[in-house]
This record gives sequence, C-alpha cells and structure tokens, in this order.
Amino acid sequence: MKKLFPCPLDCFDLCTIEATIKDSKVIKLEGNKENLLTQGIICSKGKKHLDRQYDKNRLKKPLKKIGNQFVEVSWQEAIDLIVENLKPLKNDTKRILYYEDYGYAGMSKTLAEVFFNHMGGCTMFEGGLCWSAGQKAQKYDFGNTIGPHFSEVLYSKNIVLWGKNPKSTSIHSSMWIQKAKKNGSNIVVIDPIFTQSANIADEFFCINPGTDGALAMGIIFEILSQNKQDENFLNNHTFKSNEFCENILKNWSLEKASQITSISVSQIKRLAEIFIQKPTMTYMGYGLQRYINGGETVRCIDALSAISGNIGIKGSGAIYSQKSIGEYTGQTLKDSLKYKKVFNTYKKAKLGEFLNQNWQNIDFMYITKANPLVQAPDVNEIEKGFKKIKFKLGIDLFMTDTMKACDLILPATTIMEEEDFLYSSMYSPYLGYSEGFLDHNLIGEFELLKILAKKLDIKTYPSWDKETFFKYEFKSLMKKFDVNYETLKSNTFYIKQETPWKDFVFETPSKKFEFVSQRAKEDGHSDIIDYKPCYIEDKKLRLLTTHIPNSINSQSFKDVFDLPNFYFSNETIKKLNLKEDEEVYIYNKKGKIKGIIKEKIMANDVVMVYQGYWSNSGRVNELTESFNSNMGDQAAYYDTFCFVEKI
Ligand SMILES: Nc1nc2c(c(=O)[nH]1)N[C@H]1C(S)=C(S)[C@@H](COP(=O)(O)OP(=O)(O)OC[C@H]3O[C@@H](n4cnc5c(=O)[nH]c(N)nc54)[C@H](O)[C@@H]3O)O[C@H]1N2
Ligand SMILES: Nc1nc2c(c(=O)[nH]1)N[C@H]1C(S)=C(S)[C@@H](COP(=O)(O)OP(=O)(O)OC[C@H]3O[C@@H](n4cnc5c(=O)[nH]c(N)nc54)[C@H](O)[C@@H]3O)O[C@H]1N2
Ligand code: SF4
Ligand SMILES: [Mo]
Repeated sequence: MKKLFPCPLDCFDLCTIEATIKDSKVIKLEGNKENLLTQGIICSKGKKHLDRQYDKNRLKKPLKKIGNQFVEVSWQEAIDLIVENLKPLKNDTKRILYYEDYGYAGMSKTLAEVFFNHMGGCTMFEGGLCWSAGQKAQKYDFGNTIGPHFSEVLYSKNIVLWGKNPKSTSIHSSMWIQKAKKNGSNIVVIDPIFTQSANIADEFFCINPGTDGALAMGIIFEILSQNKQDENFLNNHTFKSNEFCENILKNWSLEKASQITSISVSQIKRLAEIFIQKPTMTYMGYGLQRYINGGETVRCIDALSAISGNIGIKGSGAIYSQKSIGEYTGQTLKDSLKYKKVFNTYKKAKLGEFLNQNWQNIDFMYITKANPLVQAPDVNEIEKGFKKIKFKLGIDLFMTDTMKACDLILPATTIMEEEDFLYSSMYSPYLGYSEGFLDHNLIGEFELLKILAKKLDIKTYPSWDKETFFKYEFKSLMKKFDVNYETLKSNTFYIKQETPWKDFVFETPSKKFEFVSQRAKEDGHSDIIDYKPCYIEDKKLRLLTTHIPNSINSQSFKDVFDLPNFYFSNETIKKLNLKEDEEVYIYNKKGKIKGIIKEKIMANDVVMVYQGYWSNSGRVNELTESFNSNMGDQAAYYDTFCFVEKI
C-alpha cells in the first residue's frame, strides 16, 4: 500500500513523499513525481523521516519531572497536571508564556495561540529567528513578498544567489538553477563563505559580512554613472526614484563601496554589468538579514533590482520568499482575537533576557514545535531563565535540550500519524495533506487543546472535529480558486506562480515600487532606501552560524556527539597562529564551546560554525547575541563576535 504526505520540515520546497506500507509498517519513503515543483526527488533529510518515525528514542509517553528525573505518567495524569497549573491563571492569563517555532508546519498544530486567546490572551512572542527583517523590508518596497516558480530561472541571463545557499537549503531550486546553467545562464554567488552553491557557480564574490547594502549602493552608483538605469521602469512604476538617485550620486563612490565590502572596484563594475544585462534574477537568502541592519540591506538590494529594471520581467526579480497558501488561511486565529484582552509580548530573540527579568510575572510556559535551548540566541541565558519558571510544558518527538529543561513533556504525533494539511512558510505554492495513516496511542495537540478547554471551562473555544476546522480555514481559498475539499486533499493543489509584479502594480500605498516609504518612516526607519553600517566589535572574530546541509536546524543532531568544525580562511588561520584539525575553544562573554579548526575559502577575521548541534557536541548559540534587527525584530545572530583560545 502507498500513502502520500508532505515533508513537514521547515524547507522552501515542501516535497510530497510517498510511503510504502507493508504489514502496517512504513518500509520505504520516496519522492512523489506529481509535485511539479520538486518532481519526485527528496533529500537526505526527507528520507530520515523513516528513521525518526521508528527511532527507539522517540518520546512515547508523557514524562513528568520529579527532582532531576523524568518519570512516565498516564495521559490522564499529565492532563490533570496541566489543568492544575493553568486553572489558577484563568483570571491572570498574562502569566502564561507561549513559545512556538517552525519545527512542524501542519495546520492542526497551530491552535495553541487560538486557545490562549480564548482564555483571555497570554504573553506572546514578537519578531522571529528566521526571516522577519527581510519580510518587513520587502513590505516597504514592494508591499509584499512574492516569488516565481523555481523554473523561471530558465529565462534568466544571470542568477545572483545573494546570501543564499540553495545547493544546501533548497535542493530543488538548486536543480533548476543548475539546469539554467546548462542552458547558458551565468550563476553568481555573493557570500562571505565559499558555499556548496559557490561550488556550482560561475562567479563568486567574497563579501565582508553585513556590508551587502554598501555593495548594492556601489553597483547602483556605477549603473547611474554609466546612465544605464531603466528609465522606463523608474518613470512609470516607481515612487521617488529621483530623490534616491540624487542621494546615491552625492554620497557614494566605487572606492567607498569597495573599502566597506572588500569587493574590488573592478568586481563592482563587473556586478553592474551583470545587472545591466537583463534579465537578472536575484535570489536573496536569509543569511544576509541576520544582522541589526538586515532589513536595510534587503531594501538596498531591492533598489538595485529596481534601478536596473530587473522587476516584473520574466527571469528577473528581487526574490526573497513567497507566502502562497498562508495568505488565505488564519480565520480561526482572527476570530479568536475578540476574546484577547492581554497583549503582553516578548521579543523572540530576547527570550532569555525576558525570562530573567520577568520571571516573577510568568508561571506557565507552553513550548511546542521548537528547540529554543539549541536554536534561539544566547541559550545559557534562556537556560537560567527556564529554571526560574514554575511550570514548563514542552511538546516534542524527542528528548531535546529544551525538553530536558521542562517539567512536563508530551510526546508529539508525526505527520504519518496525524491527519493534517501543511504548507511552506517560505516558498512552495503547494498544499500538502496527510490522512494520518499510522496507528498511535498519543493525543495530538488538536485533541489536547479541546480537552483542556473543556476541563478549564473555556466555552468559546471551538469543539469541532478536524474536518470542520480545515473546511472553515479553507473557505476563502476554495472560493478564490474554485476548488473543492477533495482536491485540496489530493496533494496536487498549488497556487499558480507567475512572474512577480508582471502587471507592475505593487501593493504599496502608491501602488508603485517605493524608493521612499512613508510606512517605513512611521515605523521609525529611514523613509528613503539607504545603507546602514553593520555592528562591529574591533579586534575580534565575527561568528557566522549558518545552516548545515544534512539537517534542518537542530532536528538531525540528536545522535551527534562529535565536536563541530570551526571554519576559518587560510589568512586568518595564519594570523592567529592556528593549525588545521587542531582542537580549540571559541568564546566570548556569553559562553565557550570546543571545536576543530578547518580551512575554507571565506572572508577574513570570521569564524563559521554550522548551527544546530545540541549540547551533546557544541551548541553555538551559547555564544550568540540576542540583538534584534532594526526592522522586523529579527534575531541578529551574525552580529556576534568572539575569540579563539588554544587548548
Ligand atoms: N539543509 C538545510 N536546509 C534548510 C535549513 C537547514 O538548517 N538545513 N533550514 C531551513 C530554514 S529554517 C531556513 S531559514 C533556510 C535558510 O536558507 P538560506 O538563506 O539559504 O541559508 P542561511 O544559512 O540562512 O544563509 C545563507 C547564506 O548567507 C550567507 N551569509 C551570512 N552572512 C552574510 C552576509 O552578510 N552577506 C551575504 N551576502 N551572505 C551572508 C551564509 O554564509 C550562507 O551561505 O533554509 C531552510 N533549509
Ligand atoms: N545561530 C543560529 N541560530 C539559528 C539560525 C541561524 O542561522 N544561526 N537560524 C534560525 C532559524 S532560520 C530558524 S527557522 C530557527 C528554528 O528554530 P526551531 O524551530 O526551534 O528549530 P528546530 O531545530 O527545527 O526545532 C524544532 C523542534 O520541533 C520538533 N518537532 C517536530 N515535529 C513536531 C511536532 O509535530 N510537534 C511538536 N510539538 N514538535 C515537533 C523537532 O523534533 C524539534 O525538536 O532556528 C534559528 N536559529
Ligand atoms: S527537507 Fe525540503 S527538500 Fe528535503 S524532503 Fe523535505 S521538503 Fe524536500
Ligand atoms: Mo528559518
């Protein structure tokens, strides 16, 4: 027997996976070819769902902490314990703190926020760990973030992978990029690290971290100096381009941009040539916005695409993300807002700080789909904060560092066990469905919240079954695209992607691309698109902690006990008198971890460590700063600096 389900990992691609089942057990996972975006190919992380499903260490029973030990308890006992801790907070719900992340994207597990709103509202997070600076930036310039089908790169003369590493983080977009390369497209990578994607590129520009805005300004200066800007686009479809261009010509030079970025003047001229040769598609990654100035950087790159006329024509674009299905769901959350009376918030990047300053005001934490004690910045501070909170409920598949710090752990169901719909938060236009074809004796979050609502007498919380919930959520989607519920369940429904902004009508107040944004000004930023220097600490190494090829965030690190690698450029290794394969510490005032020195082509005075390793081996977020970006409250992980210590 075969059953389909969508890959629930937080990936751009959202593959459809086909499970072969024999004697009620899944024996094989393969990609399903009917998904036109991913075409039947799944990556190693997708294949791991099989091992994870049957892993002997999967959490199977609720676990209650007694002293320093966890003991198994019945579901009944676990639920009673939650109720016992929530009941006294019914009239003081701000004492409940909610934390979730992107560990699982299924709709049936999005209701905890709704539940707490019906209770009266809890202390909720703001901002994010992933991509929020760039989202906000594109909202100012374009009014929204939209992207084309991966295959549109086949029309691109140049494909610029700017702070993005799709060969590792989105293998299907990488497949199309490689196809385009075979057809003659020129692939360009701008990154401080010679990545897996740089390996398949034609040109690599090694930039100083956090300085991409200055590079974009330098390229724009060169385009304007040559009078090669796209006058037609600027005159007809943009707001206040003159003001922006005057600013550039007055304040910038190639030498200035080169000095900031370490990209030579001749390389900047070459990049100008690339943008003038249309169509040039810029794929921005999320690496370049994990800085305090991350939003400003994305705006500068948007401006470069606009100046060169690389917007709205096939094969071009300043592509960051694509919201797709998510645009049409969320009614249940909206409905719940009328019960919300508490509007307390904390910044996600500053969870540790918040807990340590406000622990007297929080009694209950609900943590789901997330591993903040590995993934959030400044984990030592979070760990300290956790200890001060009376009751922490965690839900996960495995005993992560975060679960270990909780008082009660509930085992989560998997996508193969739980009926669910799923869509990507980042890119794919597909809607995935799993009928939940494997038996289990767990209580999924959807059921759990209904039980809690009943026991806590939260009368307004909907006691519907899943199908009623899904149909309600999809009402506007089904109407807009004239599809029925059975089609949505078929794993073939997707929203057709077009060339972004091909009608040149933008979703900004002026309906044009905005070089000057009143909305940005109202939010306290520069209204005109402008470069903002990044944060720097002298005489230290900048710590970059990017995403690793063989795991989505921390999810494949549970059995890893080896030390992480610390990557340096050859020049930095020499300067610090280090040796390849030597074990050293990296440290700063936040923490210290051990690792092994490796050489890589990359920017100088930088150390790169892949994020995701648990405390088993080396949690790099023991060192990261909890700064927020100016725009979008994005965790500015890469504005962290450290030293190396020999052992
Ligand atoms: N294999 C794998 N795939 C994943 C994930 C994973 O952990 N592993 N995670 C998923 C998630 S949650 C996300 S958000 C995405 C992330 O997907 P990507 O955006 O592709 O990956 P990142 O590692 O965040 O950063 C991309 C690149 O930005 C570079 N970079 C860092 N600083 C700068 C800078 O100042 N300027 C420039 N130009 N480049 C810079 C990094 O060196 C890195 O190569 O991937 C998703 N897919
Ligand atoms: N230093 C550094 N840190 C980073 C980043 C970086 O670039 N550098 N990137 C950041 C980014 S982009 C992101 S998106 C965040 C991700 O941060 P998280 O989402 O916290 O990271 P994950 O490791 O994916 O952890 C998700 C957890 O959810 C669990 N899980 C899976 N399925 C289910 C389920 O059905 N129910 C429940 N309850 N749990 C489930 C998994 O087992 C896993 O433990 O990390 C951020 N952290
Ligand atoms: S992680 Fe991404 S590429 Fe890999 S199987 Fe899942 S959706 Fe596909
Ligand atoms: Mo992310």
